Amino acid sequence: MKERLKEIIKEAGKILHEGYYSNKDVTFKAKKDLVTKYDVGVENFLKEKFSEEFTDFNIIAEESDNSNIEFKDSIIIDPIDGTTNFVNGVPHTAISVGVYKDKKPFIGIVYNPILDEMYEAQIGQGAYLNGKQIKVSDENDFQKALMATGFPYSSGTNSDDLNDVIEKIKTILPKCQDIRRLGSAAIDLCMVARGTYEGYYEMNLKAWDVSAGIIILNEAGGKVSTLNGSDYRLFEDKYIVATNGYIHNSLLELIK
Ligand code: LIP
Repeated sequence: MKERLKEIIKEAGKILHEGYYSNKDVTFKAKKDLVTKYDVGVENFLKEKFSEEFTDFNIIAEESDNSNIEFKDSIIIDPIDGTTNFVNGVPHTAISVGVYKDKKPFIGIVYNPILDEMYEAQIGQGAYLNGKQIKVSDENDFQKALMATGFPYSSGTNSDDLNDVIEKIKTILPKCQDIRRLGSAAIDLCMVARGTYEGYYEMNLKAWDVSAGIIILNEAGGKVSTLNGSDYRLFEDKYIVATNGYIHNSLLELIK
């Protein structure tokens, strides 16, 4: 299944790639939350192919806004993760596809067609970037850890969420090497998986932002939890904390 998924996702990547270099009609789903005809185009392409070929799975997808359908044997699609990057010409933008069987992780694929970077993982088989196996970093000194985070769309309207973002940065920044904000949760998780970042955290993400990245990171030897250290549950938990494993407790201590 993974090989066929990759072929289809590569094909869909051409739509994203073309859109990245074209004029985009941008509309706003909410104050900071953008959508373009390319998000819809990539999603429709993937949904059509997946529903023809993988009939045992239902499809949960960002732009279809159908996260109320049963999560069980599901393919979870984010057609363009990092839409703000896509719209503004920042090359960190990706198609994210996570496959779950009976709610359990099975296959994760994150494809950035601008940089032509294909991250993939199947449970028990390791994680790969463009065919080469990737592993998390072995840095265990928090002071040397490069961290990443994201700013939830809700920080534009909800002052509690904005304060939470600021407080966590105030706490972490003096204690780590630095903090990045790349603008795609799917890629952020892969950046931890490939050993570039030691850790990443963010609130209010949706299942499609992280469904694939979680599988890739776990297969690269990383750790994913919620703020209190328990397993992160798609569709349920507010906070995701994802690290190389070595700095996990140090990060949780600082932000919980
Ligand atoms: C976005 C993320 C981004 C995060 C935003 C949003 P979208 O997804 O991946 O990193 O900070 O809150 O969820 O809307 O581009 O698919």
